[in-house]
Amino acid sequence: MSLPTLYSLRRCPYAMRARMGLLLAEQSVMLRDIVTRNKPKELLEASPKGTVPVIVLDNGEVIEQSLDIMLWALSNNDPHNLLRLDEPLIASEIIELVNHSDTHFIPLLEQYRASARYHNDDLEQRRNLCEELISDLEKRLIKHAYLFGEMPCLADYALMPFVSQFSRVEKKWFVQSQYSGVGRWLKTHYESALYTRIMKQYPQWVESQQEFLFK
Ligand SMILES: N[C@@H](CCC(=O)N[C@@H](CS)C(=O)NCC(=O)O)C(=O)O
Repeated sequence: MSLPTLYSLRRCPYAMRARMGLLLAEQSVMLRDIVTRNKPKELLEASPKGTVPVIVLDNGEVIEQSLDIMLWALSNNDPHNLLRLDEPLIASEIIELVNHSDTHFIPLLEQYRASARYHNDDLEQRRNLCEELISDLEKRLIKHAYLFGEMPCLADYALMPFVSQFSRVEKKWFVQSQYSGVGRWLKTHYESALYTRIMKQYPQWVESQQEFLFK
């Protein structure tokens, strides 16, 4: 049985969370690093929508959403109890927070980032809209180390790359903001061995035809 193939992009927040989910589930994959301006035909054949991350399983099945990749891997093996399946109420709150972030926060974050990129006048207004979620996270993170208690769960990893993007739009503003809990939580992620592993650089598959064991 061959390992699943993961099409990945180093700095893509969706691909980052998928890689974290895979490592935390101890699911080995063969990683093919891509760049969006030169997508390999094998990726487009497997998933014509052309976004990453995408996983192609041994049986040909394709999983083409980052959250689905995390959930697939963790449903097979969840040694750190990231899904909290033994606490159904918490488990559903975790999924609810991730879904809320995906459907509400991420589009607002994209607008905020665009506003900064193009030096628009509505930067502060767009930042304020993002802060709805950030202040909710702060309330959680001043009470405990992670979003749902003293141990990380799916939401910590699923949200982290996007919250990290938020913190980098106006770095100085963020450092001076009231979000010290979020700042500390991000720092814990950045300093983790897991983060170092997911951010490792690989040669691009399309050029080298080299794929790498990611485990
Ligand atoms: N909903 C998708 C979104 C993935 C996504 O948008 N990835 C970006 C990179 S961060 C991408 O591949 N964009 C394609 C492009 O720019 O052509 C997921 O959760 O996996």
